[in-house]
Amino acid sequence: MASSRTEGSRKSKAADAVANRQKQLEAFTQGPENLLTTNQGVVLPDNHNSLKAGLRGPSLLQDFILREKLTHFDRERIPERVVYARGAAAHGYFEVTRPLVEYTKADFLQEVGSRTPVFVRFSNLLGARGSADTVRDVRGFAVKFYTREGNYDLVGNSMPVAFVQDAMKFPDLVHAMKPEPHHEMPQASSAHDTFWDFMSLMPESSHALMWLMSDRGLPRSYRMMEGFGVHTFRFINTRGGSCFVKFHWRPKLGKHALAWDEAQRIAGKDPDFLRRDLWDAIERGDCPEWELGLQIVDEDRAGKLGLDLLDATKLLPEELVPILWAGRLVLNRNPDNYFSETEQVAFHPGHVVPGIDFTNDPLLQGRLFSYTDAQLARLGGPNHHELPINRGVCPMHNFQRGGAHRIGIPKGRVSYEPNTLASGSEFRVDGGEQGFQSHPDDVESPKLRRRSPSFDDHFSQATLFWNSQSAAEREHIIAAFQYELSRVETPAVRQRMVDNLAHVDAKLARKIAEPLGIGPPDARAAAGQAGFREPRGRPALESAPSLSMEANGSGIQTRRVAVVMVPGAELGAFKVIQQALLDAGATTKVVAAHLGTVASSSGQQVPVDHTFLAMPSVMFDAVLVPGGAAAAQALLKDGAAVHFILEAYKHCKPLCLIGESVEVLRLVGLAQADAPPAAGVIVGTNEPTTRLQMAQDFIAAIGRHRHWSRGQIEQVPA
Ligand code: HDE
Repeated sequence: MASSRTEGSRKSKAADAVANRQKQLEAFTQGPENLLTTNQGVVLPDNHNSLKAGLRGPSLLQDFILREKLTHFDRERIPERVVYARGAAAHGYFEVTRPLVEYTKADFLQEVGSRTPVFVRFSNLLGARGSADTVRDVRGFAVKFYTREGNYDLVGNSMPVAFVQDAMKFPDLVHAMKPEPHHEMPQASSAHDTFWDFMSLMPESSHALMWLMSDRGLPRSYRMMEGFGVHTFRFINTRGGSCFVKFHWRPKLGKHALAWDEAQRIAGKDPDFLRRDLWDAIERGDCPEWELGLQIVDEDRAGKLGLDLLDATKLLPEELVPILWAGRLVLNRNPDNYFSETEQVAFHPGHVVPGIDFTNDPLLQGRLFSYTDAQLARLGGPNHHELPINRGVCPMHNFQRGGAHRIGIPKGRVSYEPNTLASGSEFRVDGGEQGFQSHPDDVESPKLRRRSPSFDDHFSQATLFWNSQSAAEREHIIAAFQYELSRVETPAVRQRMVDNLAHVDAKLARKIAEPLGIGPPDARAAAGQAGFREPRGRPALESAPSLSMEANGSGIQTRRVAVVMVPGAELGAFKVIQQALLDAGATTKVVAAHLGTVASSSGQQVPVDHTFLAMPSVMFDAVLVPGGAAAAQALLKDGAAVHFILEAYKHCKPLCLIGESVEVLRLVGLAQADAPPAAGVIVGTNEPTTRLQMAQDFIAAIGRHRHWSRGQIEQVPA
């Protein structure tokens, strides 16, 4: 009884923390009003006409209402983030499922069930604020925890490794990757000369490059994307004991990617694809969820892993150090205002709480400087911590004063320390046991502008990644390199890049080089280049299955299934399969040539959700086509419907073709009457006896996400 009371009070305390944060934000929200006023609260007489001298005369300078409206409008934009400019965010909470008392004293990680409010922003590293969501890119995964001990920001990525080892090279990387400075092209794409010129001279980038060229660069959804803290951090426990930690976010819906051709098409059809997907899921109540995982390494073991934990271009394979799952992140509320929240949120890897500390990773060290600096430039002053989205939930007090846009009103005459005037007795803070204690690392050493030799191994993990991919994933990597390098105008850059890749895998480099009009890859030539250090070290593992995304089954919750509806469709089997899909958590949408209704074989009017034109196949995860002889005839005559189905086939999506509708594949020679259907294609008759089996097979096929090994996709006209 007592324990259930404790449990109950713990749950209500956890819920309170999240509700209180929401209340704190609500104090700043404004609803729509019927009355318009100036910023000073003076009611507007008219919001259509400026003040003029006479009906057709010039406008008057004294029109303070017009002046205020225009000056505010002229200043509506702030500089976009120099990287990770395009983003989408949501509110939610983090809940502890496995307390971490033995590793860290961080208050928010101590108790099972304790909940901490969070704000999470996903973003594209490369693209500008107005670019498209689905371009090939690294995604940001930044989490702000509003803890009782202050805000903690875990500012991570969708890939576990960085492109460069030292902060000194980050501006060069970003300059090379962004549109070229003379003509600002190309937007949101790494497929251009400056990026590959830089990459070919930076062997340390090889590992991250492999991730970027893989399916990881094309997430199907933020909700189906992993997150990583990238750097190694430190945990400190109450006894002052320290261990190293690497952070992971694992999505509950599994990790999944788009097809490259599909991603490019979506960028045109719906540039907001990923942010819309996140927004819609939360609005529907399908709250996205991730597990927090930790790889904990004690200091003694750190030196024996065969890699340097301070090198952010390396990951720690979970096959070497297993992941401890410790909490869940749930996003359940969309922001009220994009600018006030998503744009003004200010993350910083240096926002830590007692129990979490940094390591000497030279990339992380640079970040510790850069984020405050970036926020000062972006948000226009030193008081951005007072913006509602950035405010902590615990009391905040110090003697920093003034600055642009100060919101708080500090009382009293004292703004210094030590003092006796504030409370009457002496108040001073110097070196106590309280508060944030930096880990007392020993740093006695000469000043050196050099890199540790333990950072010299640039290829073994790129090879590990390559070795760990499935056959289809490898094909995707080769195709991505070929595409990007074929956009590079300078043959010497293409050559240098494939020479470099020969250090990752000779066959990979050879394959990539084939259509590029250059010579065969020459690893020895690469080794002679500027910036190139000889590869060192051997991977501790030959391959790590956890690095592959294929066959990452995770159910079909929230998957979008298109129902291609043409006149005369027989609805018997279709209805059974549709119900089974809905029961398993998917959604179905009827797509047809026009809105309104389509008549079935029995004359039933089937309501249409979308047209082929407005909602092409790339907006769906799978396609279901009802059968019927008349319907099949109608289908084959409807180019848009045929294209819809064949495009889904080309993108390796699960298809369920009932009865005669399979004819659509035969049109282009994709299905032979006597041969088994291709991977992920479910065919069957309209007979009642086979309906349930078809439904089960289709659900299993959707659960596998994509059938990348499906043959003959190149036969499908683009
Ligand atoms: Fe960032 N990074 N970064 N970064 N970063 C920024 O901060 C920077 C790095 C990451 O949703 C900027 O407010 C430097 C690695 C994310 O608001 C800026 C270096 C990783 C976000 C900045 C790095 C990241 C940022 C841009 C090398 C993966 C978006 C404006 C030393 C772990 C956060 C701003 C959001 C944003 C600098 C390297 C992740 C300029 C100098 C490695 C997810 O301060």
